[in-house]
Amino acid sequence: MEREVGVNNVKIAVIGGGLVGALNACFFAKRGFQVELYESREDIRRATVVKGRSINLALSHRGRQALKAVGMEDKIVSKGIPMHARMIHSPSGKRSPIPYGKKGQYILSVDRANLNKELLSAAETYPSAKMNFEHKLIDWNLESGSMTFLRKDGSTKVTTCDLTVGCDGAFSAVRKRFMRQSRFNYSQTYIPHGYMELTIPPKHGDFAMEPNFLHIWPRNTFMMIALPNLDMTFTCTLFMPFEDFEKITTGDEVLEFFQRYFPDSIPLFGGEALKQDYFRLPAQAMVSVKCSPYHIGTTCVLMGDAAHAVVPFYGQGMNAGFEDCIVFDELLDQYNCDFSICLPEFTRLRVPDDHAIADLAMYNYIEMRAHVNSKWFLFRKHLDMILHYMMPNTIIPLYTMVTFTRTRYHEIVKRWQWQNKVINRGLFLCGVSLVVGSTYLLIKHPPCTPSIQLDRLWNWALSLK
Ligand code: FAD
Ligand code: EGU
Repeated sequence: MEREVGVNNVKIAVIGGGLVGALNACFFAKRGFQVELYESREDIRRATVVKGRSINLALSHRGRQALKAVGMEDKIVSKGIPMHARMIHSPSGKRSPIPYGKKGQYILSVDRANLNKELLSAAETYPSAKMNFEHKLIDWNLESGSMTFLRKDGSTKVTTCDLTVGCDGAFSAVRKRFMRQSRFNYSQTYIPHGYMELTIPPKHGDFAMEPNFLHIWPRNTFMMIALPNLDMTFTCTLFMPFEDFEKITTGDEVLEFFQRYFPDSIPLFGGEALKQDYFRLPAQAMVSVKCSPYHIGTTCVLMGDAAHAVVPFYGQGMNAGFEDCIVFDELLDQYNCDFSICLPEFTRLRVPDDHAIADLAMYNYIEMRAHVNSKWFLFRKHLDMILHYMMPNTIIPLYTMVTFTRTRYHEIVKRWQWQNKVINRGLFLCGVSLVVGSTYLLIKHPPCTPSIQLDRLWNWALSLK
């Protein structure tokens, strides 16, 4: 009889201690694997200045399910701020709330740094997990399996493992090794927009705007979004083409710009503070990355942004990365931790879904910048709600399926296309019945001398001027 190999002498190296890497360390350590996590930066729990991407994030159902699986949901949710609705700010300063759904359907604004810290600390509670900070992966020999890390003092560390999990973000060093592999597909697209984060301070010791909302200023090519923080500030993210960012070079131009497009926000920022904040950091780029497969052989797999960086216009990047971790965990259960089956299965299941959310996010980016101003945004969301109300089992808004369910992303796209067909048919039928009905009425009850009446109508219309 063959002896089963226990998981506790299988060594997994997690590359990257960001959100997805830290969560994965929890998942693997919980099963009893020997986990070595390698992160190029210093321990974020000790860092004095935390630099990096967005300050807060929208956490929704998929991300919460993953946190729940490692027993972290309550801890993170308790420090999140529920957002039950969007608040649309029109250019005139009018604010209109649009709920995300029923009472229990809300998303959470969570602090990225805190989430990262909590996940690292949770991983460290397992005796079989070891965290290595200031270890940057610089070389990886696939044949021998040896990985080389560069330490802060310039020294290097060489090590091997049974499975390498690349969670090292959009510019993944692990993925670089995949690029030399035959039949590996890769594409990346930078969008013309950049983003900049600005802070709205508290007002009289309280939130300066309604806290339990995702605030949105939709202005076609320009867009601003604000999420609340526990310290009663809001982090605003301004999205704008790089060329427009470059046009603004002085403090006065900053104020002019905000006066023109986001006038209601100036008193919230404070004019002087805004001028300073704007020049604190240059605008950051956004990239969309797609690749396949996500694994090589039985020894390496990519997850999170390393496998699929998406533009942030669905608030799903982290949520999708967290869902990668659940899917892999489910496969380990299903196939008894046999990497030779789990890895190809992970690629087979996950590539279509991650590519679908990348497409949806890009589609929404194009749609928003093309013609989404505040009126259109309100109109579309109300139309969605009305259609859903009339046919609750047939028409479900796209964002609802994405945000509040674990329906596979690629199935959501299919279902959405089907729904659009139903809506278009419905509209077509309404149009046809209107024409047929009115023609019938006109024939049955012909109005007397319609031409004269039309003439009068015309003259009346002209006289209005
Ligand atoms: P990262 O968070 O990038 O972590 C990668 C880690 O790997 C880093 O710590 C890095 O230091 C480390 N690393 C890199 N190279 C090496 C190396 N060679 N060796 C060792 N370590 C290495 N998602 C949401 O779900 N909701 C949102 O509301 C949301 N808003 C967003 C807003 C903006 C403006 C942006 C840009 C993104 C947003 N996202 C959002 C997406 C989210 O930020 C990412 O999907 C998420 O951070 C991915 O996590 P990750 O762990 O895969 O990668
Ligand atoms: C962008 C940057 C509103 C955080 C997409 C909605 C986002 C977030 C939306 C960022 C929008 C856009 C949805 C959520 C969320 C909306 C969503 C986008 C969080 C379709 C910190 N988007 N985001 N859609 O419906 O499904 O409210 O930086 F403006 S949460 Cl672009 Cl639900």
